[in-house]
Amino acid sequence: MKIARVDVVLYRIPAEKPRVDAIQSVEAVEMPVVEVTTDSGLTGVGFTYTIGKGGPAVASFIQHDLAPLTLGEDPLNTERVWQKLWWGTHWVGRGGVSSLGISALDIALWDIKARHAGMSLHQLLGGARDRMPVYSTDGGWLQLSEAELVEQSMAFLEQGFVAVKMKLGKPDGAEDVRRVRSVRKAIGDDAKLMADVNMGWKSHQAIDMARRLEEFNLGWLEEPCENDDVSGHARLARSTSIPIALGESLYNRYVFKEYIEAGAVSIVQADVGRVGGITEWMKVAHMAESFNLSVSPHFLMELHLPLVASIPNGLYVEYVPYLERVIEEPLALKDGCYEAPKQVGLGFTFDNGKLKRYRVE
Ligand code: SMN
Ligand code: MG
Repeated sequence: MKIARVDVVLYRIPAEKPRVDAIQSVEAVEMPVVEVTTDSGLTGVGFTYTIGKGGPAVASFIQHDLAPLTLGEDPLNTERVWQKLWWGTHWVGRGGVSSLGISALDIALWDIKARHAGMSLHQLLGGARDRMPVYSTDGGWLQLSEAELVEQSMAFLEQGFVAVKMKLGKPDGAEDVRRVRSVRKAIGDDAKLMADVNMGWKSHQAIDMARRLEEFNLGWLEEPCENDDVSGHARLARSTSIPIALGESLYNRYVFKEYIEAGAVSIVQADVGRVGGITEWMKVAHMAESFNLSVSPHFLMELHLPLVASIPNGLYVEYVPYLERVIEEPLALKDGCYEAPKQVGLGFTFDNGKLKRYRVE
C-alpha cells in the first residue's frame, strides 16, 4: 500500500462562549484537517489545531513541505514516515508549526493503520482500560466572576464529572487564593479540584503561590510558569506537595524527558495535536510510565480518549467541548466516564456537513 494523495483543508471554529485564561482568550480553534488517500483507496483523517492563530501557516506547511515527503510511502510504516517528516523539515522544525503539521499527518496514518487492521485505535495501541474518568475545565475560566465560578464548578460536579479544573493567574495573587478558597468551600473537601495557570507566573511567584494554595488540596497545579523553564519548575516541585502538571506546550519527547529527569513534572499532559501525533504521544506516555507518572492529556477529548485508555498510566480525559459541534457522535458521560470507542479507526468521525460551514478558503 502506498500513499497516493494528501488533501489539507483549514477550518476555523469560533468559540460559542468566552474562554479566558492567564495568557489568552480562546476566541476560535483553527483546525487543519488532513485526508490521506492510498493507492488501494483506503483513506485516513488526521488533524491538529491552534488557539485562533497560525492555522494557515500550519496548513501551508503540511501542503507544501510535509505532504510531498509522504507520497509513495507505505502508510503502515508510521515510524519510518514520522522520521522522514521530522528530519526532512528539521531546519525549520523540532517544535511549533512543524510539530503541529507532523501531528496531523501522523494521526491520519494511524487512522489508516487501524482501518487496515479492522481495529479500533484504542485496541491497536494496547486497550489497557475500557473507560476513562472525565474532568471538566469548562466551568473554570478566568473571566468568570467568583459567584459564576463557584456555581459552574458545582454544576459540572453535579452533572457527574469526576473533578473540575479552574484557571488561575489574576493580576493579584490574593484574588486567585480567594477564588480557590470559595470553590473548595462550595464543592466540599472530598471533591477533586485542579488549577491551571497557563504559564502565568514567574518562578518565585509560583513558589509563593503554591505555598498559599497548599491548604486547598489541589489535585495538581498546571503550567505554573513558562514552559522553557525546566529548572524553575524543578525548584517549585521541590518546594510544594502539590503535584505539578504540564505538557500542553511541549512539542517533542526530548523536552518531556528533561522535565521528567529534573523531577519537575508529576502529571504528563502531552497533547497529540501538538507533540507530533500518535507516534510521539505514545513514546511520551510510555516514558512517563517507566517513571511511574500519570498521563492526563490536554484538550481534544475525542482523540485523547482512545489514547489515554490504551495505556496503563492514564489518569483523566479533559472535557473542553470543541469538536462536539463537528463530529457525528458526541461523547456521552456515564458514571463520570467516557467509554473507549470500539469502532474501527480513530474512534470518532467528522461530520462533513457540519464541518463545512467553518471552512476557510
Ligand atoms: C486550555 C487552553 C486552551 C484551550 C483549551 C484548554 C487549557 C487547559 O490550558 O489545560 O484546559
Ligand atoms: Mg492547561
